[in-house]
Amino acid sequence: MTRKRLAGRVTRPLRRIARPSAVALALALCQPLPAQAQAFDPTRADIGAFIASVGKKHGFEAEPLVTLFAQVESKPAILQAIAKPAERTLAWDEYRPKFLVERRIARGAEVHGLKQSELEQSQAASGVPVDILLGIVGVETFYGENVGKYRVIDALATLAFDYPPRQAFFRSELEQYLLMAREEGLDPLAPVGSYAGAMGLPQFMPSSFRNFAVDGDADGKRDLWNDWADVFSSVGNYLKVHGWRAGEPVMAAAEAGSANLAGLDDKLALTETVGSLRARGVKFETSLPANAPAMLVALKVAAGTEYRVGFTNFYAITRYNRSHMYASAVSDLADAIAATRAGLPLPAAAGFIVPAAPPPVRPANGWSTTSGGK
Ligand SMILES: [Ca+2]
Repeated sequence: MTRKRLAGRVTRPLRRIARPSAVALALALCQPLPAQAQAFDPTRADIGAFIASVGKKHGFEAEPLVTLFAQVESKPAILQAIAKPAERTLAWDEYRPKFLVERRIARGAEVHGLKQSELEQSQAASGVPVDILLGIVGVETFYGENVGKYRVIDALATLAFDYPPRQAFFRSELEQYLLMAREEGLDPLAPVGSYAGAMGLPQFMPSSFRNFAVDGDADGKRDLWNDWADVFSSVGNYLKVHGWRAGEPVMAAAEAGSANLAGLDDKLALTETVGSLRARGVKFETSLPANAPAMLVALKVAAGTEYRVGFTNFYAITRYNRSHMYASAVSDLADAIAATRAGLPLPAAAGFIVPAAPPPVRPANGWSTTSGGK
């Protein structure tokens, strides 16, 4: 999937990696890249300063952190992944089929059957429908099949100390991660995640974990790797905090071929209303009132543009990942899972569902993931 920009907000979204500027990239590439993973040297000045800083701010003792960082590795593969030249931006009709595949839809319906009580409890607490919760986790990690292969601390430290263009952000996330590990009683060397440090089935960054993760089953731990009640409750809470409105739609198909689109841009903001879009000549159906916030969503496809109207709940999904296409894919996957669960044909908009590919061989313990220090 395309990489998104990192927003420097406190409610930092989840897996947003800034595409480096040409200058930043050149700077980064000036750093000699070791061919193999190397343990960090905790006596390095910048690491020493970081240890002193978090010690002063949060009361961490220096010696355990020195011992910890001596076991953390700088991974060239992580630097290569983040500095990879920008991929061509996918069109919507290239992006959508990556997620709207039969196996992902079927798996979503299957997970619903297996984790129905966790899903329904999360829906009751957050107001976010079970199919949207499944849509997010399905797009993020294929329900846990792709949670990432790096130790989170290796990913964060590599980018915090060996990738100058994003060092401020990743030092902040590393600080959040140390706090998270202390609060949760986790061995900081154990959790695994993406090359950018996004964690667990819903791919929360450490700051999001600390701010929004929820102990859904009240067992005293927030476990986004193994505990499905925690996973779904945390996704629901994230969306609720970012404005989800229970019972309201996400988006509607629209016709805008003859509409007045002057002054509209592709910013992810609810700058219009149901009424103002209709006044422009955008045609769509919704039960929401004329004063309901809305935005026109223009999705580029080979044959032109597919228009939709996004409402407040569409905007909430874009707080999880700032992309029109991401939020549209989550919405479509949720609709497809809901239809499958109801035994209905897939929604008409799902005109290009990709047929099932042979499933990968699952580990013997099924599809649950582990947080072991792999
Ligand atoms: Ca729990």
